[in-house]
Amino acid sequence: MTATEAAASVQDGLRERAAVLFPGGVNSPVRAFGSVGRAPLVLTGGDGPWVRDANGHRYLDLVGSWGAAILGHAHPAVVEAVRAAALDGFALGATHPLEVELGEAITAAMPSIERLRFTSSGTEAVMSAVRLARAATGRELVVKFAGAYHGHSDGLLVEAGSGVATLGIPGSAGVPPRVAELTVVLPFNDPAALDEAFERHPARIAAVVVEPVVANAGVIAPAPGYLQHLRDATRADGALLIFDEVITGFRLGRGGAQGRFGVEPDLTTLGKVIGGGMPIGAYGGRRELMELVAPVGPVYQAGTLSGHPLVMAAGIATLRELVPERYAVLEERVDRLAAGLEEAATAAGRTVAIGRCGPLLTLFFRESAPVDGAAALASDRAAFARFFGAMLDRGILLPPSQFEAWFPGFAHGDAEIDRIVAAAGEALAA
Ligand code: HOZ
Repeated sequence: MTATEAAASVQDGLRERAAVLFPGGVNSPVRAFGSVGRAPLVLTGGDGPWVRDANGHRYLDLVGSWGAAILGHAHPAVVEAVRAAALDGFALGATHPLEVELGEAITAAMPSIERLRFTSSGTEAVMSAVRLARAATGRELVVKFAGAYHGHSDGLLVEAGSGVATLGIPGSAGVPPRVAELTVVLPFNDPAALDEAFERHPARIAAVVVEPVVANAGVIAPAPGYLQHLRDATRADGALLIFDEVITGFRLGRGGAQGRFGVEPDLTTLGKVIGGGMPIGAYGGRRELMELVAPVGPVYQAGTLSGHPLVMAAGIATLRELVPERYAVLEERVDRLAAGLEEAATAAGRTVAIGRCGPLLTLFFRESAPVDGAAALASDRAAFARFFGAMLDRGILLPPSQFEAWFPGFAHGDAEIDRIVAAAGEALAA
């Protein structure tokens, strides 16, 4: 066996062991690489914009911990903050000063959040926000949009994006029809469809839950005025507006999508960036709504590890780095990336379109950027799979699905952007 073959067998061996332990060899379906026809990567570490696999190969990473790693991997300030917090013990099961500090940083950046509660994942955050909305309004129906993904709680998996769209399934087995019937699914960016839903179900919709920029069907930007329409229509009916900012929060700027578009939701859910790569979620909103949550109010929600000090430390250290000037630099770099991808596609004679909002983008294999989930689903997935493989072979790790956002972050400098564009040029021409 040559040294290269021996090294290759490290990753293969781990994959084989993982395959007999975990469904599909993974602990979250999006990691399985099934739709792009590759074996799942086993990653052992990362630094800055790079990750490395178990065979020691390095890849420029655009998965970015699925949106959490805005600073890149193993940022020294975050590592140091976690190390320092760990010396004081891990979860103490009581309120901790670091929870207060991260909570204050979030409420300062997002004025619509007067009170919040930390959870351990985005799924929990959205599930809890929906429960709160039902309690606050005394209504049962929830509106979501086709192709949006809000975590894997029962009612929100209907026509979901992310892994559900990647697997090509309409939702999840195991969700009772009576639960799914409480979810009204509408096309994104279609104000008339929303108005019609309110007409069809007057005073029955508890909440409209929306990714203000859809990032789980690939990236789909809201049409001008659409988010304001959601705000006006929910208010007119007495329903709540929930912005799921698990991906957009602190990614589109410190104020998230609500700051960028100037539309204030009733409730906001967060995750990913606010934990600096650690397991986190949060939901929050106006004081009178959040005071319905136990122990003050009757809406029960709890978590043994919520507000974990190591997670809070990573989040605080991350948020300290997120200054407006750096967001501006990131957007300029993503402008260059988008322009470079378009030029590369033109040179190669390929039909592609870029879904984009600020630093979030997806290269779609279709003629125009999609405006809703159905349009995203109509992309040429086989072409994406070939492109994904050609990029991986050139050392660029994209999210392994047409229906995910790319996450360039602060660690991707000009050199890395050039490298991605050059690889895309070759991959599209291949
Ligand atoms: N929101 C992420 C995917 N779009 C979640 C990652 C996962 O499902 O593992």
